[in-house]
Amino acid sequence: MKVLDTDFARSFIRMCNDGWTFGWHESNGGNASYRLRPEEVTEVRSGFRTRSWVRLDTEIPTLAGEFFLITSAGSHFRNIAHDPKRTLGIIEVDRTGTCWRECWGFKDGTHPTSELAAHLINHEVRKAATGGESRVLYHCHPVSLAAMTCVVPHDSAVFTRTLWAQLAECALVCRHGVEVIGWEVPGTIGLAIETAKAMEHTDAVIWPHHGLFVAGVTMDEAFGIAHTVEKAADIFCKARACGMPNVSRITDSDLVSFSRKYDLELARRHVYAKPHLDAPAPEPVIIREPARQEPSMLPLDGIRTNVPGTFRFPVPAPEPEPAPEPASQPGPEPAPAGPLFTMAPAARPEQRSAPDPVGQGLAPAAHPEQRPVPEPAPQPESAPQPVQPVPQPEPAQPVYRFYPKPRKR
Ligand code: 2HA
Ligand code: ZN
Repeated sequence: MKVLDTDFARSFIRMCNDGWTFGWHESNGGNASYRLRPEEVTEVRSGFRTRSWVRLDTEIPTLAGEFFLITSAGSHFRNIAHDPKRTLGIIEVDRTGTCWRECWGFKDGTHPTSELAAHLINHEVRKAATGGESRVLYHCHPVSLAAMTCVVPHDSAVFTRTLWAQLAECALVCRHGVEVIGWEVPGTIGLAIETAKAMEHTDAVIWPHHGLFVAGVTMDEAFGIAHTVEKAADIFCKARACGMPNVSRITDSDLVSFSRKYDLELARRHVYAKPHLDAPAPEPVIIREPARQEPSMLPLDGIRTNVPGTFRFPVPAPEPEPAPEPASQPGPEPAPAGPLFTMAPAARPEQRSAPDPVGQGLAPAAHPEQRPVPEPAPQPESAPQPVQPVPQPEPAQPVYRFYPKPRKR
């Protein structure tokens, strides 16, 4: 059978292409590998053309004799589905676990990924950690996770707890939590070794300011972990970017009940070791508003708001009411002429004959030379009294809204 007709190759190509469509593989970013099952090697072996052995910088005795489908160095994930024979290849590890050679793909002189050492060492670790089950390693550059590494301390417990607090699925899918390693130069043996130490505990390792390295038994599992971790990171970033303080999250007790139902492995390091990063919820402030009315029922001059600063278009003042009959019963207060909170338009200097009565109006002050000196004009007897604010009628059905207190600066 041809390599590209096998289920494992199709599934691998789909995983790579999905990562590309998700935006996780800019330029030649990312790499992936799959450890073939013996029966899959048998299926495709007749099409192999072997090249010379290359010495490894390390030893991987538990992978002796194994075959790996792996991305080529410099390959762009956007091209993998279109040109798999150049962007992918199969390598074989020798019987001593100290050398490897190419045996399929790598067309036009391409070679395995620059992270080959990280892949091989970590296949060893994950194979041991899962009793031989783990077969897939996938490395991508998802943007929200990289953004999180700019603002969340590089502490595995804090990172895990923060991710789990965003999205229920994250604790289910990334059930061992994430390990965050220190900064390492891409493509180095140091990065491979630090990742391998972390992969002894988990299947998801974060490379700060770089990306995510995940392991799985299947492509679905590996890609699913990456997708879920990135989604939780995306929620974290979006919730903070919207500017509102955090008022809700998955709490420790939520996680405990979650773990009882799904048998999650929460206990070891992550849940109680460190707090997550969410700030405590602010005290809610209750603002009472009048009951909502159908717009068609709303009288023109009845539009009011009790939210300071909300602009409403001025509405015409009502016709003056005739003076009430002395003997009549006091009627309801007339509706105030205009909205309670409007921005008074600034008078033009030449129109202004007197300074702002309280000296602190919103209109810009006229130039002193243009401004006539005010004479305190005697108030005529019949001068209209200053308009008193009319109390708002009690709402029939109060509506409550929660506004957070402004943050102290
Ligand atoms: O360019 O992602 O980590 C490939 C990489 C290196
Ligand atoms: Zn990378």
